[in-house]
Amino acid sequence: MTAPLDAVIVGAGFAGMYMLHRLRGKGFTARVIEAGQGVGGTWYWNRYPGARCDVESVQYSYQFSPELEQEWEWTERYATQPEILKYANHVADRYDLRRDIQFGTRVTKAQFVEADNGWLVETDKGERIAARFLITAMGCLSSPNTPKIPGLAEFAGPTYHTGNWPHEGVDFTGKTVGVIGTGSSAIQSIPIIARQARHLTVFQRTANYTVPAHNRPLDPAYVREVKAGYREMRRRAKTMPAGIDLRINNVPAVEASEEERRRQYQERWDYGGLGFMASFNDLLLNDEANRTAADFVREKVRGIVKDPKTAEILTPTNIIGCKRLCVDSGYWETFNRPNVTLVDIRDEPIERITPTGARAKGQDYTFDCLVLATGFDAMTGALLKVDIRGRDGVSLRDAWSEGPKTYLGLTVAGFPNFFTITGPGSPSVLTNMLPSIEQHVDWIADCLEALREKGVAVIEPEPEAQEAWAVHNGSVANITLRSTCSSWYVGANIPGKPRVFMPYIGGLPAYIERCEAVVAKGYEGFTFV
Ligand code: NA7
Repeated sequence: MTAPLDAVIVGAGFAGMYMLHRLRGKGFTARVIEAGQGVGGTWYWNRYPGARCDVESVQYSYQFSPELEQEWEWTERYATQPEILKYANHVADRYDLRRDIQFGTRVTKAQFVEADNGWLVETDKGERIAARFLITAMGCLSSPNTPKIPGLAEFAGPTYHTGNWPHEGVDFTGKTVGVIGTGSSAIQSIPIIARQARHLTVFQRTANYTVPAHNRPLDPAYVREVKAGYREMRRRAKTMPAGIDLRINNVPAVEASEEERRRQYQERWDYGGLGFMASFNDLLLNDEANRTAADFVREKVRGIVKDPKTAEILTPTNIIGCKRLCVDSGYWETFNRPNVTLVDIRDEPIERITPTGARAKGQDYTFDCLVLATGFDAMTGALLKVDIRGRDGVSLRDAWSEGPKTYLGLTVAGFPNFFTITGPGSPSVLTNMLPSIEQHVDWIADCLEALREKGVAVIEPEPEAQEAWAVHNGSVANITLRSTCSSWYVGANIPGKPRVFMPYIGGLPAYIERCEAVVAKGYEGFTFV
């Protein structure tokens, strides 16, 4: 074994790459371990047709370097997966990151060794790497969920998961295709698969809300304007709950007239994107307010989808924005195509996958290829795949058996010198991931520097501080309607997963303020050795 590193970073997505860059800048030694053969994380794995970010490209980008901001050119309002991956590769080249990234390697185990005040990390290549700090940068949606549908292994044709798509792409021309799932990945890919395939059968368990993207090439004059005003835009974004610079209409829907509500919703529908949920400030706080927005979208489905029976199945019935709102390009219109069939499996799950297709509600559907757009074991899935053991050999899996508990979404009691970038208990998936990642990375890098200056070997959150943070998380989650439905935010998509609202819903500004206050009070809630 070689001399201990300062840090092992797990994952080379946007979080791991920036963590490496920051640690290097402060003179720490670090190695990134990455399962894929390249950088990009989410954007390395999710190569399904139509994959795009639903945050506008000029905002879904790093802000730590004004030079990087100025030299990179986004070409579309919502960047495609290939363009975002190109950006990740550009960053890796620009900052010469690859020499400290070990690709094609999975971390299998990590144990805190008390005698060394550090971690011993094991990989699937049989290596043992010692490091003072273990930093996970594994992404929140990186452990694909393959549901246990009987017969899945017997399907004779190829099966693809949207979250682990073949690098060479898939050509569905002339094929018949079955898609299971109607979440964001399905909503992005279905219109494109339908245009290629001879026939597409979509199996829908829950009808989803989606708003148009109105994606378009970016006008060079607009890009120049953004580049000239980047600092101000980033500053404004940090004052917004989701870390996205958008127009929030700070009045309650319940106090607006019917006419004003329609005007707001229609204007935002025509503009496109996630800003629809900012039409009013009570949409996720008040059932009645929520219903006004939900009804507006339900009316749209019925207007777009010509067959009334299909429209009825596609009409969402739950709370809008409770599951993450989707952003689409021609999703509902796709169901007007003669080569698309929608199968409603709301009341009865798919009975089984057969060698030639699927059997649902007593009927057989045949297809050549199967696409699982069935989402992820979100927020904790990737972390718990690694056998992480803290003090006294206690595993993270056992520590989180009743749901994840962290201090600030960054650290875990009983797991010294361990940091989770965008971990459960942080705003993460409820925000623009890039500014959230940067805030976490900067906090961790500054913390490591402070420990070095103080001559501290070990940092660990106090159990009481962690408990208080968990209670605070739960109480803010309970104020909103978001905690009320069976979404991946609460782990409901994974059978047996404890039901806990995992991301911090108090908003990015309040969260940043709290993180800064903790530091200002000498790392309040932490113990040092
Ligand atoms: P999602 O949003 O979790 O969607 C998964 C979809 O798969 C959803 O429609 C699920 O229905 C469906 N699903 C899952 N398991 C089954 C089974 N067993 N049978 C039928 N249908 C099933 O994942 P995505 O990849 O689309 O998007 C994840 C995030 O990425 C998204 O929120 C954005 O932030 C980007 P359900 O709704 O659970 O009834």
